[in-house]
Amino acid sequence: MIEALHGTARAMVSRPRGILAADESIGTMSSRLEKVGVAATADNRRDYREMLVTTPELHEGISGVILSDETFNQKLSDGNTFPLAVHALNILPGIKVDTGAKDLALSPGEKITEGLDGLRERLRDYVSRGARFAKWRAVITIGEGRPTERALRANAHALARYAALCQESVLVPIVEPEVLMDGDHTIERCAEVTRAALEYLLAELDDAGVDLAGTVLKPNMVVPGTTSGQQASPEEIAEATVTTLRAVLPETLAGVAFLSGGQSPEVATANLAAMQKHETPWPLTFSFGRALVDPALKAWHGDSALISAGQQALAGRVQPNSAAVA
Ligand code: 5MM
Repeated sequence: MIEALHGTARAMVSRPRGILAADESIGTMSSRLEKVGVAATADNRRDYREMLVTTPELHEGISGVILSDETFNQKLSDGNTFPLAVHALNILPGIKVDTGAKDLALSPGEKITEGLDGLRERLRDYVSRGARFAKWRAVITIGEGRPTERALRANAHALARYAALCQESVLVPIVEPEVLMDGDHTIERCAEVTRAALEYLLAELDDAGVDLAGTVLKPNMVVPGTTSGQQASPEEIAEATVTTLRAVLPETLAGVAFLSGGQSPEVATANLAAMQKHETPWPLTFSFGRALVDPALKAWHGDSALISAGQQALAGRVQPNSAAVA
């Protein structure tokens, strides 16, 4: 059981591959489809995800795909379910199991991610239908008086309870404590908050008995806030990010797979490439959503005659990220 967890975790972060985050909730996916003129129907969400996962040779740069509950239960046009189809394509199927970030009581402007009720049973069901790993995202905001210790502790505790339940079911947990880029904070403030969020998380994972060699961390890169006016080069971002990670993460962690957080595809790739110049005890790879799929969504925009164009656009983002971590 432990060996299976470790082997899956290692495979998820094995060079030159990263993870495709295609687990947008129904609400997020619907608004992204509508933005490119596609009706927000379950069939269109399915067609879009089918276009992504059937991209030729996707497995060369992608080790795993994170699916949402809706997609996990849908079938491709050949009749296979998404998890089984992804598995047949030599890619590990994963499942987002949180039920979203809700307002944290008595903490204006802060969020707590929900989804622990009934999670053990849901995980067992996902495993029986092919899931090999799971994902839970916590959202941390930077602002006046934020984040509070309450928000950091509550989100870290929920992530740790989720991760322990995953490992009990032999699913590798991706733990994602995302410090948002929104705000006018400096890169130094982002580093401070990212470090605090990771310290709370590592303490809670330890308390919960979570095995780090069977865990993948999905953090934000350390960057200036989007309205700060501060510019940082990929080298500065890589230096700040790796310094922060090294200060907190034990060497036993299976690996780090960054989120893109709203950075443009090219910037996210340049930052990821700059990280590789630093020596770290864990592989540093990608688990991007928007930075991988946005060009594909625009190229396809719901036209069945443009499936190949969408797939080429996805391959055009997977390739440089894969090259960056090779
Ligand atoms: C793909 O989007 C994921 C699900 O988001 P919602 O539940 O809010 O719809 C999201 O967790 C994503 O995996 C991470 O934010 C990383 O994606 P980006 O676009 O930041 O790389």
